[in-house]
Amino acid sequence: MPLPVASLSLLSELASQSTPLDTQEYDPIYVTRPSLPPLDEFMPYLERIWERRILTNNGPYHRELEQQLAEHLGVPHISLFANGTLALVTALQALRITGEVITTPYSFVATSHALLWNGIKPVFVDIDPVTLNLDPAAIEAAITPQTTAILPVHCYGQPCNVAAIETIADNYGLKVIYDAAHAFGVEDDGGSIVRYGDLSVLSFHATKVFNTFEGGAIVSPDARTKRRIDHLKNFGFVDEVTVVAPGINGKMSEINAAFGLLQLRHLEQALARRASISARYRDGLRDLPGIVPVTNRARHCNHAYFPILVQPQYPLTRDALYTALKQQGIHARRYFYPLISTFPMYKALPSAAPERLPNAHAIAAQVICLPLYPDLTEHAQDRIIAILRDARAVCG
Ligand code: T4K
Repeated sequence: MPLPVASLSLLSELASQSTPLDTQEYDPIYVTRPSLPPLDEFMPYLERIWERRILTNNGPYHRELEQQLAEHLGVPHISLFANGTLALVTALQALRITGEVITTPYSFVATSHALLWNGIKPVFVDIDPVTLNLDPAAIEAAITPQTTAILPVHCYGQPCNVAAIETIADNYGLKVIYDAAHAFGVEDDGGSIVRYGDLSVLSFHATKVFNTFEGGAIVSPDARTKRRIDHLKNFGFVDEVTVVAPGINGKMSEINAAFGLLQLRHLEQALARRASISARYRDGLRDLPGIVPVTNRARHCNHAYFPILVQPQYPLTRDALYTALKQQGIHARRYFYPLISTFPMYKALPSAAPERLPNAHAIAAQVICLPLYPDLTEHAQDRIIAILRDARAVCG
């Protein structure tokens, strides 16, 4: 498909400028902007909270959101959390994971930090260069007698090779906890991908496709596991006088839960906008040498991110392009650079050695996530596409 007409005209307008664009005034464009429904739709929820004075501790909105999310995702049980990181930490506690856990260096730091918070040793293995998720063959090669679990990430909402991971876990008696922070709304032929694994963990952070300001959740397969998780997120309390585990305070408040209920009503619209922006990027960047949009192979994608790889044929390096965009007020992000395995608390691990993670290093050196969110205007998107298409001329 040809470049949209709007992009072409903007491109020629930009390329004909005698001065670089950074002299012009534009509002900054961030990698994401949270979706917010009209404020007046939220007021009735707040009024109910004021009337009831139940602010937290498994209140009515909390219970209602758990029920609606379980229905929406087609999963048996879900436990809400104050954020995705606490949910990850608690998921590992809930399954009593110890020893070594195999995970990806190509993620947000919260994934491996959750292991350290549990006194677990992360073992990094390389990613598949196409899916950008854990390479199943590399997982199998890294298993030792100390390995107890696998912590894969559906990075950018791209489903992991769940079948291969399940086979490995079954063969070696390992647990699987999916970090599904990016995967709300992602489906394969059988439904939501959060149904895989022993547990799946979601984030509802402001930057996510479905947000509750801050928030998160654990999807569990049975009522017993959900009960344990619910105890763990509430200090271990079972009742007023019984504490069964050294739990934490991971509870979601009524305000966040109420906001989630409202967000669910607007979700389909937001996902449709994301899909159309994503398609527009693909059209606009088609046949641009050295710019390779990452393909998401999910049957139903959530278009949470728009990662591109900047390859050597492109006239600018990845970092030069990142800087050039920034100079034009476009705050794209290099998710996930630097790799987790390069941070001080991880880099001495044998599994963090760069030569063991060639694909992760190569991708982290090439990636840029372009702005993608429901309110991104076509004009802003055209400007981004135009800068990418003519980086040299436009950026001076
Ligand atoms: N696992 C994975 C794989 C994850 O990606 C994450 C979180 C987690 C676990 C942990 O889940 P949570 O505990 O967060 O629920 C952001 C998010 O803070 C983080 O939630 C997310 N992953 C990560 C990928 O991205 P930063 O440091 O890039 O955030 P920040 O503040 O720079 O925000 C990015 C842009 O978004 C800003 O430039 C502007 C815009 N923004 C941000 C916020 C917070 C807004 O417009 N409004 C806002 O309120 O980490």
